[in-house]
Amino acid sequence: SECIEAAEASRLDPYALHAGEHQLLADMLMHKEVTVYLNIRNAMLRLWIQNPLCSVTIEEAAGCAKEGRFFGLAEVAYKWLIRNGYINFGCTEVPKEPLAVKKSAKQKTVVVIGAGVSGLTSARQLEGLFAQNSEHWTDLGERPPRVVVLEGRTRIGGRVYSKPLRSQVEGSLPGNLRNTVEMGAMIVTGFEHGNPLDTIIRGQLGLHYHLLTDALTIYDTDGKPVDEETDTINTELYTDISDRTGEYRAAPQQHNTLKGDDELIDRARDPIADGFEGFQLEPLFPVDNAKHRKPVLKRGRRRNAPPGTEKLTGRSRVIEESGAPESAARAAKTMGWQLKEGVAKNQSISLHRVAQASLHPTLGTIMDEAIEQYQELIDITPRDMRLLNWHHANLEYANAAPVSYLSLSGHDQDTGNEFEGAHSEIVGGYTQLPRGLMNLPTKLDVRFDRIVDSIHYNDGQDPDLKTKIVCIDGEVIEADEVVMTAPLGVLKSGAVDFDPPLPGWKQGAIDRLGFGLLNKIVLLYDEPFWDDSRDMFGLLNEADKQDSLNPAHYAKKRGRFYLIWNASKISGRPMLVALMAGHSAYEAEQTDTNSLLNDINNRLKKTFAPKVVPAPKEVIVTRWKRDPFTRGTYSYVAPETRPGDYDDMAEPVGNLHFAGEATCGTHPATVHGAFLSGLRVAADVMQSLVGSI
Ligand code: 2PF
Repeated sequence: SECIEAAEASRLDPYALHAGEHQLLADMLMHKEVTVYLNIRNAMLRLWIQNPLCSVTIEEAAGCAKEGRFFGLAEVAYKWLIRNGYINFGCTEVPKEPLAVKKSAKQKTVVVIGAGVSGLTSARQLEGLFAQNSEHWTDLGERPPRVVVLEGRTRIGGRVYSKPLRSQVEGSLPGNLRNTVEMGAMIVTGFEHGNPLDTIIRGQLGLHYHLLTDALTIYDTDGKPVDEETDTINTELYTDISDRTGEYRAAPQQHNTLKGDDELIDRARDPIADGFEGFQLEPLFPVDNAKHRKPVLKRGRRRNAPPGTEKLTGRSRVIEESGAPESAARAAKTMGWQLKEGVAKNQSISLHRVAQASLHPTLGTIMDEAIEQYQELIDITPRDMRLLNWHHANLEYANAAPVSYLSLSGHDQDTGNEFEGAHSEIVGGYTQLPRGLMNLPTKLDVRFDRIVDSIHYNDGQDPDLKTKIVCIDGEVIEADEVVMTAPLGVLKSGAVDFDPPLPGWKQGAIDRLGFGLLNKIVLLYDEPFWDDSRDMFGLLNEADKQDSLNPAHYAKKRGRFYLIWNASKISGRPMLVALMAGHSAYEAEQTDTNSLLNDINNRLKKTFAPKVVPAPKEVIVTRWKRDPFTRGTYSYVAPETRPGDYDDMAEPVGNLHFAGEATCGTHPATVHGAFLSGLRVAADVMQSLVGSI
């Protein structure tokens, strides 16, 4: 039903309480009422998802209960959904009461540091929550708090940055959109199935978007396309190796919460009233505040992502439980590889020795070991090596780190949370999202050029202590609550001083998590010389040393221009965006634009010969590591990272709250993760200011 779909699209289990709901309701509800509650909550989500241009009102919320005696339940559901950003979020007017106190009345201040997606989302969400809870402050004779956003740069968006081209062509895009380059994030993953940004991008802002297709030709170093069969057997071999490393994954945490009656919920029916037993249910598990945001695991209803989708994001797939793995030789044979002479079908590979050789084994070491052991079983040619390393490069792009920097047990700790379906890009630039968040429904108070130098926060020892935020030009801003969204790279660098120093558990998480790098070179032309109907193509790279069968000899160069996006659909101009991933991302920081340009030109000429590859009109190279406002691109799970580190990143220290991509363990390294962290931190600030629902 539509209610079920709405719950799933909201990342909630339609048939079970979220851990937060469980904490709130478990000792209030009788068993059958769980089903009633879930029906009410799912119906409310349906109202919201169907039209996110209108907020759900309390009257509509009450209408989701089928009987008057359940209005109380409806009220709880309504408040919980609002507080946690499941309904009435984003760029839409929220129900608000007229101000009942004088304009001169006292007012608290929340300062948000950073106007990236997490900062703008938290500010927008706080404005909405304050308006919807204004009676709390009216009772105190105060005005609802004001929200001030301090941004170090002179622009919004942070790592979402659509930079206008120098050369503009009017009318090349719908409306008055400018021709831009995506310097940072470009892809909205799983756009049509559960990505919360869909609500804002399509539902509220009505932005134009381009759905990506995953057709991908990979060109070898001689400029010739790799034939489909070779591509496929290498993709399968890589997937097999990746699956074998899955054995070393840390077990995901699981929460049990109260469940409703599936069958009734499917039909949006409440249980028959008689027979409601009067017993109270004890909480099923002691809810640990720190951990209560873990999503309820999805039931087995995933629609499968289109094959090959992971090539777009480089993310690894969900590992199927399939009992004992096949022997490597048998698996290879099934894929279509020829076994070497004398190799028996039951011969396999064993990764245990290498996995156990180090305290913090890396994904790269183990995968390269697997490749070497496979070399004993099958004939892997230099071209196969280039292809396998292409997949490494793709993983290095997704994680913004060389595979040898990634934790074996935790690198894909967010697996299973990805959204299904096609990915998309925003026509005219992703920056329209942060711009919408800043301007609609009313303009947020964003102050530019405010580089925060130190934060003197209140860790709770002295309740009267005033919190001060000091900018590098000496400006001081006082606050009651602070939301820090500076990227993990900035936190690691120590550029912002915390007084008192952050406690060990927080600093430890900052130190242990990885913050990686990805760079791009953007080329603008007058005419496309590539297949403009395709969204991307790939390039293989040579080994950097003589022995081309040694996996270690590909690490340095494999990420160089390994994937090239055709960005003409979103920029409105013939444009290629080449990625520099893994070690190549770091190399790009040290290499001047001309030699990078020279390199890519040679590759393009070889690939597109006999066509003429002209000199580009405009060339832009990103160098995210040098940027003092980020010092890299996004977080990854490093070998020393511990399972709880992302959650500790999200924990407040007194009145100092944290948001940002690296505080979202379920969707790290993404724009939607930053967005979700903004919603989460707004609920945390509300908890500090007003308490529980
Ligand atoms: C201020 C700063 O100035 C900032 O304004 C602010 O603080 C902090 O804001 C992927 F990775 P912020 C991609 F497609 O914006 C995946 F894992 O930096 C992908 F499918 C994946 F699965 C995919 N600041 C201040 N102010 C004041 N004082 C002071 N001292 C100070 N310091 C700093 O942080 P944020 O947490 O709010 O937002 C982060 C998100 O934007 C990033 O996570 C996101 O951009 C990452 N990212 C991608 N995400 C994504 O969803 N799709 C993408 O396409 C993807 N792409 C990304 C990126 C980031 C490419 C680049 C180059 C991923 C693939 C890639 O195309 C940089 C970068």
